[in-house]
Amino acid sequence: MFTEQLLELDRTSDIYPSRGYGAARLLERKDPVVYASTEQESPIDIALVRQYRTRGFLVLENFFSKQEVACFREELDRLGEGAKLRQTEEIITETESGDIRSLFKVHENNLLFGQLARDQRIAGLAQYLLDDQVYIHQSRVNYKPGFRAKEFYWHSDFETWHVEDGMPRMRAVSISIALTDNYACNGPLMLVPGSHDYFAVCEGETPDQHYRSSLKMQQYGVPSDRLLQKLVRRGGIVQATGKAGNVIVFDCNVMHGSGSNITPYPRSNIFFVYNAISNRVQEPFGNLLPRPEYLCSREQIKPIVPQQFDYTDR
Ligand code: 6CS
Ligand code: FE
Repeated sequence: MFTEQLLELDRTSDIYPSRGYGAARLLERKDPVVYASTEQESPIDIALVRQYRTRGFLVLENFFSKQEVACFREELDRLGEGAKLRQTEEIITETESGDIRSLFKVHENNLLFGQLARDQRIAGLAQYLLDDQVYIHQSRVNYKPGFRAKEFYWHSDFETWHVEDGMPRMRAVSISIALTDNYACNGPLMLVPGSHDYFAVCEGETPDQHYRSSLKMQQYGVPSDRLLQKLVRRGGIVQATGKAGNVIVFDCNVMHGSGSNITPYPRSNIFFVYNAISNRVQEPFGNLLPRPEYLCSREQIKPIVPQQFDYTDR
């Protein structure tokens, strides 16, 4: 079922050049979106797979039960309280308020979320879409707390992961679980349908240790206004609103972002980034020093064995 073909890339011919490779422009995607063949049995309705291929993302409603979400939410709150008491590199705070903005590497630092990352329902879906064994490239909780949470500006995750982490090809998928209700008013994920079919070349030179600022406010590896307008003119903008327990599946290269949150309603989602084992990261294509392990798994890359877990029996 899985073929191990490590990509031997000639680094001088980067097929997805960005930042310092000329003007902002759109390049055609050179990778499949859905790697599974049509003969392979899909773990979700095939019409949804087609929608994912065409739009670059899916919203799967009521994917986790209310009881499971209650367990995840309790763990989220417990982690958040603990994070307030310590300063470790995985904790990213909001610049102005000091509130917790993101918590990275939860798949390794937390037992419950480590199991969730391996849950057959989502890890199995990632294996299908990528048609390979998968590992977690990155995991995070974006808390987007109420009242004063800042935006995540428009970007393609793959552009960052290619330039700053050395991810060779577009063979990764993010699966985000809503841990609180995502309303139109509290900074839901916004996605541009069809934008995943184009690689938006970004301008500007990446500063050293860019992640120290980009995780709070991203200014490099963001599309020009003109390119963003072009993509939105083609595909529009969809807000991935919905109840806690919904799952948003989005291709590594879909253009997305989220607005600020000044409401009293936190918009807390957990994200697992599944990368195909044959697409494991190499040296960053932006000729930068590799980012730390909490942002990009590099040292212990091992395939996930999807399992079933009962989260409510604790
Ligand atoms: O730099 C990164 O890897 C992170 N930045 C954003 C805005 N989305 C993906 C990822 O969490
Ligand atoms: Fe992102």
